[in-house]
Amino acid sequence: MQSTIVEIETEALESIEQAFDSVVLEQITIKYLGRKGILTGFLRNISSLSETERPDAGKNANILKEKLEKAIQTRQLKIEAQIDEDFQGIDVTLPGRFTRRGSFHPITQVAGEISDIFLRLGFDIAESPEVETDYYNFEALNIPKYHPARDMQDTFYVSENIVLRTHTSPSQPRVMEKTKPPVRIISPGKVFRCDSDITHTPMFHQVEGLMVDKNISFGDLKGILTTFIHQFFDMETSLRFRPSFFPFTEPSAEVDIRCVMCKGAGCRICSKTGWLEVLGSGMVHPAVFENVGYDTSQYTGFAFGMGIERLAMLKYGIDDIRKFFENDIRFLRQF
Ligand code: 2NM
Repeated sequence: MQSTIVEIETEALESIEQAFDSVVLEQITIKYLGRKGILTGFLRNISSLSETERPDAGKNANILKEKLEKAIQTRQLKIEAQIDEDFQGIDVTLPGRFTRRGSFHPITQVAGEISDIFLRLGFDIAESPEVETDYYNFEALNIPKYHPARDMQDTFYVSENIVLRTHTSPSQPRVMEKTKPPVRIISPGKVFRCDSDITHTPMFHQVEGLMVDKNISFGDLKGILTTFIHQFFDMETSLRFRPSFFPFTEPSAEVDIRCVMCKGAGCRICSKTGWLEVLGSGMVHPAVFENVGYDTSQYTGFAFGMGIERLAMLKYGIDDIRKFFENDIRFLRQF
């Protein structure tokens, strides 16, 4: 019996000494001296001991009880003294300091705005790898070997048949291969081109879109892109479709909009032309459909691609694409 009292004493005193705040101390008090506490239980059981053991056990247990109460009180005073010391000279009634909240990068925000518009038009988002095979980046999109777009100058080669994607379109043959029409997808993301000057960075962002079904016409292309531009710039600006060439579309068109800065009067941004080139588009080339196993006698579709940096610059009047990549906090905070 004596050894149990000694054990309780050693253990209790040690944990009291280590209690670092009053909550922990309170838990220790309950553990040993509470209604169902260890020492309380011990005292309650004393009546079951033999006549010879009982007096000593009772006496020792009561001595320990007093000892623990005293130790707890001493510890509590120490904890309070420590708090007083910690708060020396600190006015806890002063208002707190605010930390600035971070925000999404402007490119992420604009990519989100573009995606939201197309999501409302019924498009889904399709993503694909940034490191891509030659097949999906070029071959499937009707960009044959020796086409100028495959030139070493433009493409970052990882190995002979692996590239950093030069556009986000590779997601589209990937989706078409495993989905029957109707297909309505957009693919936002990073693209890589071996090019760097005032208007080009080796990594930039694109959104490419694709819509395939029966009876999709150039009229659908014009309708979707016109709605998109009006919503994105929050302005009923005019669009101009100029004949162009892309290997993956036929016919192809580049889309200009009335300059959002000068409304067509002519300014520095539109080089006095009154028009801004904002995207490329066209009816998907039958060769692309054949590559993914679509029946070209049943289905037609349109596709388009745009640079996110360019759209962000026009929307927010930013004059240098490199601002997006310098990550100067004074620039980023404006968004
Ligand atoms: C552009 C311009 C025109 C395009 C075509 C396709 C696909 F996969 F359907 F063939 N995806 N994206 C496309 C068409 C992209 O970017 C300037």
